[in-house]
Amino acid sequence: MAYFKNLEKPLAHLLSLFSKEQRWLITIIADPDAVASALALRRIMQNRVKSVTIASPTEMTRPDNLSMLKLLRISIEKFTPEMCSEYDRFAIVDSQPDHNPLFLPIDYSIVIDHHPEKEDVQYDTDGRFINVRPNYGATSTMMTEFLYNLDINITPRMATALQLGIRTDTGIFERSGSEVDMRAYQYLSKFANPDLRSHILKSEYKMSWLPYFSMAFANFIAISGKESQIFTYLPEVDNGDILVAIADFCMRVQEIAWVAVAGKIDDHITVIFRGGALNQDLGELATIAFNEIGSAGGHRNIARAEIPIANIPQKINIVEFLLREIADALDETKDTLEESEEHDE
Ligand SMILES: [Mn+2]
Repeated sequence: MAYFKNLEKPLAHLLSLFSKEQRWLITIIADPDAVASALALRRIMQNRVKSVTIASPTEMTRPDNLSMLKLLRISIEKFTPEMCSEYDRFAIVDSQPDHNPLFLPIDYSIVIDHHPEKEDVQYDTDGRFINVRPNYGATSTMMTEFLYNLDINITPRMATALQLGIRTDTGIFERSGSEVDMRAYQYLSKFANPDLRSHILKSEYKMSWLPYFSMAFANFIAISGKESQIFTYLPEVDNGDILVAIADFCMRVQEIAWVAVAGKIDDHITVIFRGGALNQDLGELATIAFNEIGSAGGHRNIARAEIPIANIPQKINIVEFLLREIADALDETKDTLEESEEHDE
């Protein structure tokens, strides 16, 4: 039985666009799905064109994504509008020309994407290969179908990259993705390197973050005296990624039900809330605690608040202030929680 649908006709069209003297540029907005899809397209072009370069105007910064680039030996160039003069043909994957103003002036011969098209966009399909499939969870799934149909040998590195693309975009099939994405993932498992994959997925932290972890642990405070509700504060931190990493880490500690990790970033305080399976709505808690003096919101188990330092009363200890706001909000949500529980009975 065939794994995927037959794409003979569209792929014949795709291959007809290539010739030996062309220098191709594939532009992406770098994320695991885009990177893997670009690799797959470059593999299809291999030996059919003169050269293929992959470029992105943005860089990936998450440690696991950096680990993907390093371990799978992927190099992505920095996209600049000036570089376009060095290429004859252009392709865009996992994105569309109107997704970035830098891409708008480029005359693309190939557009392969799974994001929905904007209603007012009409592509000039004349001779071009335009393949947009919003019902696919990842462009990596589309590319897996292409490789399968073209009978191209999938290397362990390519398979691992495509699996990471599908995982990221579908949230491991929990957030989105359909049967075809699962089938592609399963098919790729035959070729992927599970050790590489798990090494990349485990690369969650950077060495430079570790001192912040020790500081965060040393500053643990039980909110309203309860050990299952932890608050911690970092007096100076470079970016919010570190706070998120610490908060996510705390949720792996059995005794912790939810956590609020606060840190001073430039001229504001960021508070990251994380919870698990419990009755406390952290989005509501963050909103009640901080929306009046900053911006706050989120979902039941994931929330965030940003408070300009200027809005925090002077001569007050920041830790005490944040703790009091959270504890007060907690009392308020408890009242509504109890009311609704009474109502349930
Ligand atoms: Mn994607």
